[in-house]
Amino acid sequence: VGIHGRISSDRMREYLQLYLVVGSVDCKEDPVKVVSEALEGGATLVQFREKGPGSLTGEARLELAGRLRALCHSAGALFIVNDDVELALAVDADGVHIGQEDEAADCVRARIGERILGVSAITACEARSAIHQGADYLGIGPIYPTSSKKDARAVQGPQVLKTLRAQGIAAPIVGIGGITAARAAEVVSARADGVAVISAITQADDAQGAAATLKREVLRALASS
Ligand code: TZP
Ligand code: MG
Repeated sequence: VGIHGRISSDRMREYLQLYLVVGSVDCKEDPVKVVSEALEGGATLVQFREKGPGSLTGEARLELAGRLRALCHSAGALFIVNDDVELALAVDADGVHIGQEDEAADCVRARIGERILGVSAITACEARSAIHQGADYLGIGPIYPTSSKKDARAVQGPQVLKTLRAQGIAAPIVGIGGITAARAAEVVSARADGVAVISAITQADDAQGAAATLKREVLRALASS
């Protein structure tokens, strides 16, 4: 990605199928192990979200980002950095993900060139504005209650996805927030292109198995939609 221009929506949708959001504080064990198992299980994209109390800074943060990027690329997955353009550029990540409260999407787009830009949104107004400012995909949520994000917005339910589609939002969408294997098909049936998870993989005893089960549910729902 990157040297051939902006990613196409079709390719973006494929990479959104199983999207792992991860930082060292989310993991019960070595984040390198968690990510490598998730990739073995079929994760298609990894977002490095190193934030909150106890998170790595400086050289350790840079080093972990570089290792995760290498793992993703060996597995044919994308590597995206949450809300840190400098880090994304320093490790030559595939892109950046930002929320509504972060730097404006058009400013980030200008700084990252043709790399992937993801933006969190809930309303059609936020979604349209993000796409207009250069977003390649939207993260929509929390779909269900989550304990992984302290400042999460109100729970939306899968209905928000259908509503956005009905309002004409055709961009690649990943649902996020409280998604488990048991709920993944419902999210995709509501017209997300894939699911993003933290705890369903990082808190699993078997991260590879958890990722494989999620991926199977997503593919099953995509095939029947
Ligand atoms: N953004 C909206 S909900 C959320 C983020 C980062 C946390 C998702 O974590 P989990 O454990 O999959 O609910
Ligand atoms: Mg943010």
